[in-house]
Amino acid sequence: MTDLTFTLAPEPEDAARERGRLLFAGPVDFLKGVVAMDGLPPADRLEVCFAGRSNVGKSSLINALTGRKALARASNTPGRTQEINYFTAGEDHYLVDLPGYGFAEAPVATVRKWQALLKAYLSGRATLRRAFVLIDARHGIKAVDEEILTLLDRSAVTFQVVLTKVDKILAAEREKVLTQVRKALAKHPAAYPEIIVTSSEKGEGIETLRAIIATLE
Ligand SMILES: Nc1nc2c(ncn2[C@@H]2O[C@H](COP(=O)(O)OP(=O)(O)OP(=O)(O)O)[C@@H](O)[C@H]2O)c(=O)[nH]1
Ligand SMILES: [Mg+2]
Repeated sequence: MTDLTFTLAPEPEDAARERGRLLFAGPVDFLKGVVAMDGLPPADRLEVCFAGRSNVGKSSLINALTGRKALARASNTPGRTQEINYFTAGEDHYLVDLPGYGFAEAPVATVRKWQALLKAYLSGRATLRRAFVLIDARHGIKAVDEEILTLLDRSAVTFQVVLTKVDKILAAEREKVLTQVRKALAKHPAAYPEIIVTSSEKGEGIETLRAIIATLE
């Protein structure tokens, strides 16, 4: 347990906002899709990843960050992102779009394979500086998320919760889901003490997230 209160990530200062803008206005390119740990690119730069249940909006968030509609594939079909997709942002950042977890309708063997890869990646990537764990604002933190959060605790990978799809809920529901998320996070020592509230659709929180990524060291 911790005493942290899990505030909302503040609006970035002008300098941080500008660094975020510059990072994502520059070249962001798909590098490769990885299906096994030995396919990971060299661990030679700062890396952040986007993890979350199938359909939570990981690929859409990467597209919103980069201002490009179809850089990371986004779809209505859960389980669409089946590989660890690496993107380069400028010279010194990797952005990593992970396969979604908690998707029950794919063949069992396939799901097992993705989950094993996801877990190996989240616990074994030395240059992974922060994991952004996406949580659907309509649903809050579920049992299947808890599994990943616990893995991140054990692996000592700092993770930060990003609430997604806030355009789909009313203001009053925000407070409810935030209360649930704060309560769940209090049990996780690896949780970063600020929550980012986003909508890839409307752009809310995107500049804040850009600034956070660009100012990680
Ligand atoms: N209204 C709204 N819809 C969103 C938002 N973000 C994502 N979506 C929709 O949610 C669906 C899933 O989005 P994806 O970005 O493909 O989700 P994902 O987490 O990458 O899914 P997997 O790759 O299957 O794990 C798509 O239909 C998106 O258009 C958002 O901020 N607002
Ligand atoms: Mg995806």
